[in-house]
Amino acid sequence: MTAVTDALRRQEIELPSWAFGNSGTRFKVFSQPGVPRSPEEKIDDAAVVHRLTGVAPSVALHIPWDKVDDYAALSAYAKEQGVRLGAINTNVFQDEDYKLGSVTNPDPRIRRKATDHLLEAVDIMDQTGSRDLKLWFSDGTNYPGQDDIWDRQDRLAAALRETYDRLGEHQRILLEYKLFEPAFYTTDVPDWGTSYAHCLELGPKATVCIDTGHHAPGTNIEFIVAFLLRAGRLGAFDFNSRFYADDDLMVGSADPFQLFRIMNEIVRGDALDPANGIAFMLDQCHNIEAKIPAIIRSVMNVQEATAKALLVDRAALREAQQGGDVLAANAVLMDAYNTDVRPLLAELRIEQGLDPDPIAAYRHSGYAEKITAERADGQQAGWGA
Ligand code: AOS
Ligand code: ZN
Ligand code: ZN
Repeated sequence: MTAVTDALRRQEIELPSWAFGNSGTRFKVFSQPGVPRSPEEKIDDAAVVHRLTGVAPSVALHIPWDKVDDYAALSAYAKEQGVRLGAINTNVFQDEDYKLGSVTNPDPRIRRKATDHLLEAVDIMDQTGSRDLKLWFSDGTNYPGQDDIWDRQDRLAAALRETYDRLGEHQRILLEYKLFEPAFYTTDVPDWGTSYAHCLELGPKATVCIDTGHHAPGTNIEFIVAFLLRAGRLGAFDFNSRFYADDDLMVGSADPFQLFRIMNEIVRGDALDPANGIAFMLDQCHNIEAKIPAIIRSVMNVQEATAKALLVDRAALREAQQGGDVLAANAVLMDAYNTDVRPLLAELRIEQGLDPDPIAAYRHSGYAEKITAERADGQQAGWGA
């Protein structure tokens, strides 16, 4: 059991700055009281989540949503609050110029502008000390014949190469894929295979980011996890839940069993420890629920799935698998999944000097009332207007 609790103690989950801002759908962005007005206030909120859960020590930034004059100062500010700055997310999807694409745009001027933004993000990483550059491209086409699929791949490869060559020794590219949206006919990085192929071409510092909401219904995500881990090219997760498309709901809310199956492959691949380089990030928006407790809930959902994955009796599983005992092998996994790990996690929190119930602790902390009183006109997360 100490191996399980030790692993849980070392677990790290990265929070997205944008999850703390107002968000919505194309139909309506709802405002909530007390949402952050600046990158510093997003960091303040993330630090509260870390203080209550003990496992969320870093915050991902999104540029330009989190643009500041002095990133080294922002990094120092984060440190003072007890957290650090994590992945730098780029934004080449919110500009009139990008209507026909960013790095894959047929116009070389627009491709230059988009690639320059990616390079600027690496400059920011130099100042924040961030390891990861997260790239998600909204690029694609809406109609057959609209643009040449082959040429767009060449343009993408050229921009990635230039960005890759700008990386420092300890910096990485996380290349995220997404089946569709906003493009509805072709997407230039639609799936893990496309991302993986570009990463292979680029070199060892390019890895795939799996956003759990970016697949066709029914896709076996844990297979992708196993494949990429085995190939040494899994870099990160953007965790969230989906029922229909890219819903960005709380991770583990739609399908906790899927989250368990994903974490089971992580444990199988010995990839949970932060030293092994996989970034476990959330990429969510909380449109109708209170944001900070929803993020705490999400962190706890990941912890619960992880604890269950750690409880899988690996020796018994291996024995059943090698003996061809299908039912016994399945039973080993289901026994772990059906274990109530909440008492174990509550115990662990008490050992760490935390409240065993982080959501109740948040409600009693008075923080929600404090930010509601202090912050007028909180910011929109950045999209969805
Ligand atoms: C978009 O669908 C992706 O999930 C990206 O990770 C994006 O940068 C993030 O969701 C913020 O909009
Ligand atoms: Zn994402
Ligand atoms: Zn997404």
